Amino acid sequence: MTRSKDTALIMIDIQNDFCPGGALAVPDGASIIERVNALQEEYPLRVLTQDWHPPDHASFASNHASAEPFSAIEMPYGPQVLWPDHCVAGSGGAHFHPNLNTDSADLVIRKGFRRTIDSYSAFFENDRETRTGLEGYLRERGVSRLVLAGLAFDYCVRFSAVDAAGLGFDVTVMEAACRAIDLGGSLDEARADMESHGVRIIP
Ligand code: VGL
Ligand code: ZN
Repeated sequence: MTRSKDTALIMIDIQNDFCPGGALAVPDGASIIERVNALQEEYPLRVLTQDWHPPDHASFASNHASAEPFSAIEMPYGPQVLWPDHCVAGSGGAHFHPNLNTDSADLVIRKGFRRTIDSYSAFFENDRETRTGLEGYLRERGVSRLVLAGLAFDYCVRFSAVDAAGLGFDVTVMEAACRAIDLGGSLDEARADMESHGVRIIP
């Protein structure tokens, strides 16, 4: 494993609501945590991301009349999946999983806190314009390579990886340290999208 000075480990959304028992549980989600904790020893800079929504967030099916979770709607910025309420700011479901080592993180970046815009990517919200600030932080820290792990492989990991590659970072996704939601073919689509954008996927 490269212990490169200019590499950052980005740990995506390893929160209670994405783990078994959570509101938007990713199958087998908690099983990655041991591996993610071990990966932290390999990289000098570590970033945690945290999905962090207000209760009236527009990505929640419950905030749309007669909408079912996992259906899709058209938002001003394009299609948006409607999710069960999850990762409500400050709630237990939004907290990091208790087994995740959070003590060694350099930065925690929160996303999805604007009521009208969802944010899968750790760099750009779903309007593809609003920035989270992560790029600026990484550039100021002299980072050029990223290693990604976390939840969910086919949503937040995918969009973060593709955006990072588009911003010019060298991007590797550790698939064994990720788990997927796999909604309507999203897993295969994610793999193809990442590969076509030059993201390296390590099985
Ligand atoms: C995520 C759906 C909604 C993720 C976040 O972390 O992959 N997916 N919010
Ligand atoms: Zn979310």
